[in-house]
Amino acid sequence: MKNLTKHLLLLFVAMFVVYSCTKENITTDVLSSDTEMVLTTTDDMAPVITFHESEVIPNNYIVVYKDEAFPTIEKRAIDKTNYKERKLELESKTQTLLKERRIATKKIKQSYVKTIKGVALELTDEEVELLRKDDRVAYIEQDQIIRVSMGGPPGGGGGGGGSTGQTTPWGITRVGGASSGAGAGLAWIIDSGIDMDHEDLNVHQTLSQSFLSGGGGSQSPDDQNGHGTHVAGTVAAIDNGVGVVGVAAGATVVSVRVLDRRGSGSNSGVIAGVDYVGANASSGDAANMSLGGGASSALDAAVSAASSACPFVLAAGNESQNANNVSPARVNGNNIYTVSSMTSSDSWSSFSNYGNPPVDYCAPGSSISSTYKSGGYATLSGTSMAAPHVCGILLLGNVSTDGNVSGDPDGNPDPIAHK
Ligand SMILES: [Ca+2]
Ligand SMILES: [Ca+2]
Ligand SMILES: [Ca+2]
Repeated sequence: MKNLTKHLLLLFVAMFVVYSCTKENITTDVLSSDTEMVLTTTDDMAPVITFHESEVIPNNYIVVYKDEAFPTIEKRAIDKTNYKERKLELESKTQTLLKERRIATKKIKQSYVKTIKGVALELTDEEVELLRKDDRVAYIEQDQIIRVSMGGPPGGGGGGGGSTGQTTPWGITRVGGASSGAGAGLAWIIDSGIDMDHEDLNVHQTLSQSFLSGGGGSQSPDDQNGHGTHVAGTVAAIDNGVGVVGVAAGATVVSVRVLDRRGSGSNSGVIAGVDYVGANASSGDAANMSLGGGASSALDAAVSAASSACPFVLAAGNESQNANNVSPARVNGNNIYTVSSMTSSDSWSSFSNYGNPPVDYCAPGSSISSTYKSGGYATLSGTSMAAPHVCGILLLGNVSTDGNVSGDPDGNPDPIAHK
């Protein structure tokens, strides 16, 4: 019996390697769609969720507590006024728990209190086993790499600058044109940051924050990659006669920086950003996540819970695969919008992920011009670019539709989002 299991496991690993190599040859910049989730459960101990090692951040874990653990930290009673306090309380209670389990004091890399109750830590295999025995622990998940949902490298006028009048990108026109975002709620851009002093964006200077793991909150929310600034511009670039214009023109955008200069980050950092939005957003706001990685129970749970604070818009991902393989794209809910991508002729973007559910709408994502890092402008493609069109629409009101995309590979053509 033991031998059979071993053989099956080896076969599985071999199949996996072949699959991932093939994929590597076809596309670059793919998300971690190949990650396989392995759930280990024995007796009544908390399960450990592990993934293929290529996407795992070694020895880093997200420890998720049961909702009823630490009853003085009540998720529903947490808001922007006590959020920091409750985080510190959970961190301190975690150190006590570690001590009780005979684990040395740890640097707590992240803590979550509003959406899920949990912490991100570096742990040895032995320490994971010790923690599993604690009945306050719901599950322990390996931390994984997560990336921007972009189709390819920037093209077109990356330089920008020389204010020669304002252009309306085709995608803005296709979803119903730019409207004034004055008086609209905040757009929370969970991404690589936002160019904090871009001429064409109103960026909230005090709410913007970095959650890059290891940053200790001291890192700048400024965009070192360009991706987050591009997403922000599609949502809300200002109608000011220069650059571009967004769907909810001039609405205030908040940088929730979770991806680094290469456009990658960790699930533990992304969840920290989601938790922050969950505690600080109001009902008129909208959040955008143009990023994705392999299946993650912890990230899915955080996004699901945060969507009770404001609508969450999720990029479907760019691996031409079923979006059900991607977190957070695969999360469904009344206030959660997963978005696929199309070209300017209402045709499917070849890179876009598909599948209903989780995909709710299709939006412009091929050759989208918007703002970029360092005061620039750039043209990019990806479901990353499609999602913020829907985010802008949600700042203005409800999402309507205008026709369906052609060439949807799942045979169920997604409705095209319109304001
Ligand atoms: Ca402008
Ligand atoms: Ca959905
Ligand atoms: Ca579809």
